[in-house]
Amino acid sequence: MRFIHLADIHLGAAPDKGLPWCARREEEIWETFRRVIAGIREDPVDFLFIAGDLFHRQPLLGELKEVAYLFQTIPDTRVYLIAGNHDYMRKDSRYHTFEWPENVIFFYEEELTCVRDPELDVYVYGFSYHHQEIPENVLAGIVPEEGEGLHILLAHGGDEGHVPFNVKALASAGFDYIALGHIHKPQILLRDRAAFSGALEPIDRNDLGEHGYMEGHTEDGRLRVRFVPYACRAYEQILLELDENSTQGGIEDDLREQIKENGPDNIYRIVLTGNRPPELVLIPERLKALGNVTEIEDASRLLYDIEYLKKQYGNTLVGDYIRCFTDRECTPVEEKALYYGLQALLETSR
Ligand SMILES: [Mn+2]
Repeated sequence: MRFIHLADIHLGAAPDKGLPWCARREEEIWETFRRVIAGIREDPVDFLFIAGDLFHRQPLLGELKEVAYLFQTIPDTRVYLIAGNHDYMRKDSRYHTFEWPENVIFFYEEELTCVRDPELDVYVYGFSYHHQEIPENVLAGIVPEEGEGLHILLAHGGDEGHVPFNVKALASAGFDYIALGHIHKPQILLRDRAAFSGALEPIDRNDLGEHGYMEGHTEDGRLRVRFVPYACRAYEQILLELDENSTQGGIEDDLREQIKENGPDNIYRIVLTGNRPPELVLIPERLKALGNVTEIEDASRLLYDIEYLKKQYGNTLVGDYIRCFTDRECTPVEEKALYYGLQALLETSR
């Protein structure tokens, strides 16, 4: 028995509104999903579990038809599907009346339902969101039904407003595998027993790192589950450490090198750290032009030439302030206070 566990595909999402690659990202999210289906067509699995948020919002009829068509192209795979909080079954949701191909099993109820697979001894449990939030842990106390075979639970949630379940308690209920959705970071919570597949493609700039799906198969009667990276790009963070010798040109070369090393297709958040010399006037636009950069955060500290400032500002407020610290040994906290205070004083006096 083999399966693929997906969640949080968020078809229809267009991340990074206003940035040049936004439209392309919307298409890539669809494309990666099509690629998963094409992979199954080449090498069929018994089950495709989709643990919620297949769509980013209420699905349009055309979108449902596209997805149904794709499912039709993998007739040897049974697709088990639940609605999450993003594509929840609102009263007027297309999900209520849409007719799926024969190999698709959609969980319509908000109450946990068990479906026994017609061909293998596998029991699949799931429920769909009818509301944007489910603040109660509706999974507390549930147990699998009697019956020889594998018992697999699909569930979407895991934070305060969305079924705040306890994974350990869930796992001890006796399910063989718990296919989770909602949290976008892929994570195996209990080895071979419970996992968030994570979003198939990262959906916003906070979805850092690798994305893909979980693949499961039985080996000598035991279930094995592993993460498969599959997304076409990742959001990453680049740290640029500044010091007294930093220049615009040097920083640009450093960034260019790091983007090349980490993959030019990836999307980056740049964080400036270390000590920034006051004479350095950084032009952030030039850094942004070197790759797919969403934002530049300046977490660097201004590096002042204390002796020079003390002389220059003599008996003014700034001079007095510096002397408060330099007349004796400074603790690290005092040193910080000196720099932060100077920054505040010098920037307001400018
Ligand atoms: Mn969700």
